[in-house]
Amino acid sequence: MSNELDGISDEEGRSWLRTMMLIRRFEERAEQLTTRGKVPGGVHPAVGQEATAVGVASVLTLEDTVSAPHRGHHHAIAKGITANGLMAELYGKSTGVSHGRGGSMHLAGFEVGFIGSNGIVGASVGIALGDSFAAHFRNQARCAFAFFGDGGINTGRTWESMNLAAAWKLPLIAVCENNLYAVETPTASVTGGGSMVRRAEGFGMTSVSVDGQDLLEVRAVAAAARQRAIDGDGPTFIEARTYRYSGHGSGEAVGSYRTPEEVAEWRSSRDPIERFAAVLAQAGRLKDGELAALDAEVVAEVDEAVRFAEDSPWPESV
Ligand SMILES: Cc1ncc(C[n+]2csc(CCOP(=O)(O)OP(=O)(O)O)c2C)c(N)n1
Ligand SMILES: [Mg+2]
Repeated sequence: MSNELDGISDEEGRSWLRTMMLIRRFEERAEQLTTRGKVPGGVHPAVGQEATAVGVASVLTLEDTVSAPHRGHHHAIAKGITANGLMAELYGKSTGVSHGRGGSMHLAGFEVGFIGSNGIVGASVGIALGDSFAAHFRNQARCAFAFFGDGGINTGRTWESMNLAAAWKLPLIAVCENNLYAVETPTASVTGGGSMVRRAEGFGMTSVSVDGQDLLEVRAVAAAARQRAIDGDGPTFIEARTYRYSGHGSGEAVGSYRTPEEVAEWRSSRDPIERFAAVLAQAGRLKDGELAALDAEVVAEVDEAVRFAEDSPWPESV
């Protein structure tokens, strides 16, 4: 294992690992809280998909922006939304990032470049397209990343957005988190042409498929895409192959559309947190006991977020 970590400081590596661990613990807790009635409306947990968000965010500046789909807690945390602000939003409290009015699918934090999540499949690409146009029009050296699911790959607005970004060479990077399913539909069964990367190439985008469970691989393609965007060389499409361990929404049973064996296989052999922790450990950058210490830290952070949300006031009624 050569120089995978070349140019990456101990501090950076640990902080990316910690952020992935925080997302995992946050999502596990959020799912429990929905089934206990504390969080109304449910959530779409991103457990298993942590490396896509953190790998991308690891190359972004504060000025670069991220828009996200319905499954967007991991993008929000990776871009700098706090566990307190996110948990309070899930509770519907006034201290939430959207003042308790948005809930799980309508998060925003403009001060950290998180320009919003939303529940309309495929819409995040259109939102990022608008911001990439703003960056281009104002001559700003920054770019806009849109995350969306494989369900969004078969919606018209996604491709309308990519077409314009390619035609106008806008600094848009569209990241499709291909977790194989849109609710219960295997995406392969409803996607013509076989390859979403080839489809994006047809629109004139630089296109690449990446192992979304490998933080360093995601980071490398995101860095190259960002550089192209900043250099005026136009948009990039990234397919990040990933997997959600949970059901589509909180409280959902495994379902008949996939097998428990399939879930177990992704968890046991491709887990993004375990893989990155192993890379750090093999390079001598994570000592015995440090992983457990980090876990205790992030669990405490989530505990505090729950306390904060519980103690926060409701929004004023309108
Ligand atoms: C335009 C639109 N059509 C349908 C829905 C209902 N819906 C919500 S999530 C979802 C599936 C999304 O799958 P995918 O894009 O793969 O994201 P994932 O849930 O796998 O992260 C659907 C069809 C919606 N929210 N918006
Ligand atoms: Mg999907």
